[in-house]
Amino acid sequence: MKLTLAGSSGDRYLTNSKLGEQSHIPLDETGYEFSAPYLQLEHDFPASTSFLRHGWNSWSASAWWQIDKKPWRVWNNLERTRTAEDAASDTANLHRSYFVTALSQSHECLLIGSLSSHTAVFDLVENRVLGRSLTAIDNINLKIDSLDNNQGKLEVNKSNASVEHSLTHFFIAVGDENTCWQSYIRKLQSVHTVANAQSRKIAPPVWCSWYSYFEEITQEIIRAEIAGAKKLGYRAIQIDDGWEEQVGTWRPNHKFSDGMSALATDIKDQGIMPGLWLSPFIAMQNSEIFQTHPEIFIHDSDGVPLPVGYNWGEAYYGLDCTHPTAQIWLKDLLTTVTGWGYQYLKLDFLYAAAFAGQRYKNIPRESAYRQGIEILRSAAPDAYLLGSGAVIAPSLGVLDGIRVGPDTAPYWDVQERKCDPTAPGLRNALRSTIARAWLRHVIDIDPDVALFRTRGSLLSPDANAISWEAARLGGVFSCSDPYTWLSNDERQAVKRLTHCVPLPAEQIIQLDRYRFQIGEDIVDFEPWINPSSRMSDRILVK
Ligand code: 9PG
Repeated sequence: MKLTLAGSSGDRYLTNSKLGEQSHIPLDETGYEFSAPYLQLEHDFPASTSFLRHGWNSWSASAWWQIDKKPWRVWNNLERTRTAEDAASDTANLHRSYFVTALSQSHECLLIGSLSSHTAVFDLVENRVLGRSLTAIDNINLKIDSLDNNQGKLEVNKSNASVEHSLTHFFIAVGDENTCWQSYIRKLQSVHTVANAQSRKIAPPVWCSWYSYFEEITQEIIRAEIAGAKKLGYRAIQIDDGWEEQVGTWRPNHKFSDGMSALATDIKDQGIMPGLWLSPFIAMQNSEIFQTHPEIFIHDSDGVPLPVGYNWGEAYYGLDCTHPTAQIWLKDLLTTVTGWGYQYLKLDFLYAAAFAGQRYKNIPRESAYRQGIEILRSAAPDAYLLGSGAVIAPSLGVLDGIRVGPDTAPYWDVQERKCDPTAPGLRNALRSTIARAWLRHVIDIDPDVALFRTRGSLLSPDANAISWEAARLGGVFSCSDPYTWLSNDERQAVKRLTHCVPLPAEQIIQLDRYRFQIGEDIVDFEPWINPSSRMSDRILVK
């Protein structure tokens, strides 16, 4: 649909250039919705307009940005692009936003979003916004070859322009920024939360092993944290990466020789929910599943599996969730880990199932992703499912919570990585979280762990405190600080949080772009996101 935004502020309407005068559609903050294969909207916002760049997956760069700056995305780091952006549709040449965008200038906002269960892609080109499904972009634009160090070939199958994603359910609103978002949220709620209304879980405050012990965890370390976690009021202990034999071989390694059931029982015996990290949609080359069933991984046109990212020092591969063998394997995996007693699952690197490539069934890649997460959901109906590295739009209505930013760290920022807004650090995590705070009313959002410790940290006490506010805002409160690392005051601060979270979503009220009422408190994130004072107070790593 080709539309033009006309009229002046307060009296706006859309015209369809093809249909002329007959198609005057009055437009305001309550919004207008329609289904179409594409949208081209001509607008009159100036080049200095600020706009929301919303990224594809949990880690993707997301922020309010300026049209007259270079696109907000991972810059010049192809390995990271593969994981943190959508490598197939990533472009340096224009401002590209996924799922939703908004332009805002002089108290008037134009919000253009999608209500579909697949990602819509919005390009800002001069005075136009172009919107279409990711599937439509795939069919015209595949440049993965140039990204692929392993020379994997990928061909675009024109017949992939499947009926399934040929229409996108668009939403457009114009007017006061906050009111436009509220209308969009209400529409998203009506479309997406109905699907999981019955199974909606409450996120337990969780101690997570990653941001203190990383992969050096052992069963002894986890056991030693149980008593402290109980004292501090945590309701779950989530064992992160480091327990498994290999990514893809989801059996305990030698550091967990008592087995995962025994450890879960010890946690449960203290009245705490056992939680576990796993990445069901990826596998390393030496993993058992990749060695025995290479055919169930996303591949090129010659059947050669495609690397979908690099971590742990090597490439990893993405599961083809349309393959019957992969589907059985996924179901068995979730049945096994819940059978061990784990009911809080951090499901990581999920984007891999939506990576561009050939699959057993020729369906849009986000439909394959959706099938995958639906299998996880039905195999673990009672578990709290937290998606990380998850594709945002197709996860709504299926997962319970979703990571909305890159990894945090016990420092504010690292100067040499300023061209990578997805690099670990509190600044990057906070910026994405705040840009996506509106999602809180559709799904629990995880800003990544809050930090309380001063031991082993380069964060100031006020930077720690702003991470607590992000946790109260998002609804998923996790923390990795070991009990013994904390001072008495820090322990009290943890306790205050474990006792008040999660706040019901109704108690989170967005007042403007960076200011929120969180419970009884008014919290302004703007001084952190757009500081007017010296940065050297915060950038402690250079
Ligand atoms: C365990 C970790 C933690 C962490 C997750 C995830 O873009 N990247 O290359 C990228 C790599 C690792 C990563 C995130 C992004 O960390 O977010 O909380 O669970 O895995 O390995």
